[in-house]
Amino acid sequence: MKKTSAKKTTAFRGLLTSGEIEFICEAHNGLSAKIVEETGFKGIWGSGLTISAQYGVRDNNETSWTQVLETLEFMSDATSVPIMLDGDTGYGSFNNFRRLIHKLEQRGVAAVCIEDKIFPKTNSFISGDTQPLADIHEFSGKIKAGKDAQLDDDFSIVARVEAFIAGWGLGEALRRAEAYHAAGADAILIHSALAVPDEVLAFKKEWADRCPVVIVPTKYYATTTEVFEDAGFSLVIWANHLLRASITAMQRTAKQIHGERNLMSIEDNVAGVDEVFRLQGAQELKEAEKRYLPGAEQAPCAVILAASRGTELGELTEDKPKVMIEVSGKPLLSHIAETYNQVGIKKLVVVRGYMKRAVDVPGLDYVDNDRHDSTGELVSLKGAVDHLGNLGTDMIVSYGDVLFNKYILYLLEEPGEDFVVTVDADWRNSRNAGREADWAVCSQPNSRAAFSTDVHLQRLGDDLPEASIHGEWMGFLKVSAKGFSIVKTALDELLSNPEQQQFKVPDLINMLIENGNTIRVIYTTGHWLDIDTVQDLVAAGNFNA
Ligand code: SPV
Ligand code: MG
Repeated sequence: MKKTSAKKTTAFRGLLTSGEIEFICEAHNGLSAKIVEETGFKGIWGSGLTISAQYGVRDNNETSWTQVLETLEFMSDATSVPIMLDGDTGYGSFNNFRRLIHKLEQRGVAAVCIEDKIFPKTNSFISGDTQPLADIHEFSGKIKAGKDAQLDDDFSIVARVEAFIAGWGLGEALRRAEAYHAAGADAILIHSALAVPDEVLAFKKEWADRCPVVIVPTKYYATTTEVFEDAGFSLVIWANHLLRASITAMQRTAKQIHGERNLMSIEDNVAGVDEVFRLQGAQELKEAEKRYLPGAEQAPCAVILAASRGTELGELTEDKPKVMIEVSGKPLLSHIAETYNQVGIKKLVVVRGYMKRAVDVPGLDYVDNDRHDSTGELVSLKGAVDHLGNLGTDMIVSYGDVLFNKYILYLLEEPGEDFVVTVDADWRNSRNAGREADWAVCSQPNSRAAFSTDVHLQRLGDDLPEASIHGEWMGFLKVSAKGFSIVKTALDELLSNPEQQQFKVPDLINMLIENGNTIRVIYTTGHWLDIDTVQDLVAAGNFNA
């Protein structure tokens, strides 16, 4: 998955020959391999014990070698550090081993370790001293065949000497190591089941530096690393500890859930699902979808500003904000959400403030403006924008007290510009009725000509001279993915001034215009209803979204 510059085989060879002690850690699937890499290990041990254990079978070649390969492929795809496979006895004769080498190279595995025992092998810690060893010549031939088969010169074959495990002495261990080294092994793994490092230290003393020596201190775990370092070992394998750690964690968690029959004490002690998604690389897919999946990029989201009380409605908003007042049997917010849903806009972020606990329509994202008493719409909008993070889609900003027909959303979606607003050309009725509104001055009035040219907004305001007005802003602002970052910067700038905490969306729009951004105007008439008064609420009952 990741692109790396150095070849994994070369990187592994570097670990064997760095002249310093190096460490690799066990993994048994893609997830644990990824954890090993991101912890900082420079390599991974594809342990036979733990790969078979995670399948729930014994370390006796009960998994087929192709099943092991498949697991390795996931591990290799998930990581960029080299993997050395614990290849047991090579899964058969020299001929099977040759084929294994090809397959490992094809899957990006950097090295394999084979042990001088008989197929099907048994784990070295299960009655090791009763286990027969391979014929020294047959095993040397296997190593030779493997070295001849590898296509990449840097692929490593490590020969594992099981003489101590099988109850033989130092002489047999050295005799075997010598033969395997002569056959072309790149390193010797000297294994021991003692609780002290005496055997491996004795071996290393005699072996000196004929080739790199690898150890697996599972049983002599109490030895300090300085001892291995002083002895000159090249590579230490922590061979099975992630699997063992997961067994402990799984047993404890399963027992707790089973006993308590609820999840209350579990949640804080297990990785969150977000951590699972992160390890799986969910973010990369999200970004790729934006690049390659047209539909994914186009699905906009909407922000619904609903933090204020709506004092004009008196006692109706004593225990809930305006957005939760019921019209035709359901809250305004539900009507608004349904209209968005009708055009496929599912991601709706509602900014709550006044009586926030009363705002609880299910299925929506909520952001709270807890300073709603002393701040205005832009502080709320900033909360929503921060919540959305790096949005790669269009965003529509609207109000919790404006009902509208889905037609408005189609109008907003149509132009490709970074900023689009809808303006009601039939503004005189509102004006004559003495309503408070945000009036719009545009590059030209609504007319046949305006239909075929792009009209732009020049200013919004609630106190503009009548002669300059071309329409009433309906409370909608569509922002493109590019416009989103412009809005972010503008919000930061506006709100950095303590005097501007009460600013509203029209203040933002005016600032965008002043900064040279073009705000496209789409003229329409009707199809929306601003709910300010009890009469508006009555009208809302007849509003057909
Ligand atoms: C493994 O991890 O499968 C090994 C090392 O072979 S050991 O289990 O210590 O033999
Ligand atoms: Mg093994």
